[in-house]
Amino acid sequence: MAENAWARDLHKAPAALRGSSPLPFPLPTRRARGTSQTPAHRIRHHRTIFISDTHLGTRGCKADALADFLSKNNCRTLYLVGDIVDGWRLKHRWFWPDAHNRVLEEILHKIDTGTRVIYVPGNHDEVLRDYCGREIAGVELMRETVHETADGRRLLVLHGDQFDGVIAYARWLAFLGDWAYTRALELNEVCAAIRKAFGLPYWSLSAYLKNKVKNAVEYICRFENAVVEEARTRGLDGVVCGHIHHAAIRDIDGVLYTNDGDWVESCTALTEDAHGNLEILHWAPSQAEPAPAFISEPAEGLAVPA
Ligand SMILES: [Mn+2]
Repeated sequence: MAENAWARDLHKAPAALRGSSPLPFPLPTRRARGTSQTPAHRIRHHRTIFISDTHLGTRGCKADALADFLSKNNCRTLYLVGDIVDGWRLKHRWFWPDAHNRVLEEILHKIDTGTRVIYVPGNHDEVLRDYCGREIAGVELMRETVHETADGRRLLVLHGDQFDGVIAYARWLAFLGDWAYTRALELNEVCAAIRKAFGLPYWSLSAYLKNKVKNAVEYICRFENAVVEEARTRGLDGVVCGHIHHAAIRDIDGVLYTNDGDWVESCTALTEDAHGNLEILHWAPSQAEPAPAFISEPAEGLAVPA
């Protein structure tokens, strides 16, 4: 795997960060910070929390929000559903600010206080797939696993990049959404005027983008169907995945599809309560005072511009 080469570049990291960990990222000093700073009454308890696509090691990672979320939400089991550390990006440039360490500290603090942490690596942290079946620093590494909810449903937990081979679309466009499409329509007017002034034939930027967005929506549909089909084939009740950065809870022909979203754009987690109810939490740390900030809502499908 060519991507694994980044692990060999660890010597570029500051010596203090490297330590002797077999993990391709530094382990922080234990209990340096952590949830001890959060008053007990501000902590919300869940049976299970699923997060993925945090992309630690990249500028896009909303590490402050993530550390805040972890410090105010406890659970019996925490699933890290892949692309937690972005080895692809770290390979090119070492980027590890303090906030990213705080995230690791919060996770380690959870382990210290009795949370079971299961890490299912994704494609951006696929180097860790070589360690699946092992337990490192209290974190259980698994290629994939089955989670049983409190009400007895069995859910396949995997990152989801395994299904990229059969579905190749410009998925990043899916996340532009309606807002960008509206702006594109406006931009299209300007674009058309400029082209006309230069005597160029009309070319529709909005039509181009609309086609791309439709492709992206199609990509998401195909992805969801492929993942659900895998769960169905194995006789499971549903699936928990990440990868496409699009949180969702949806019943697809009798199989439950859930996606825990990401922490580079939407700051979402999938949670399970004591009764097995699943929901998507959108974490908004700016609203965290004085009460814990939760905006819970059922996942929605992406609006397709007509
Ligand atoms: Mn991924």
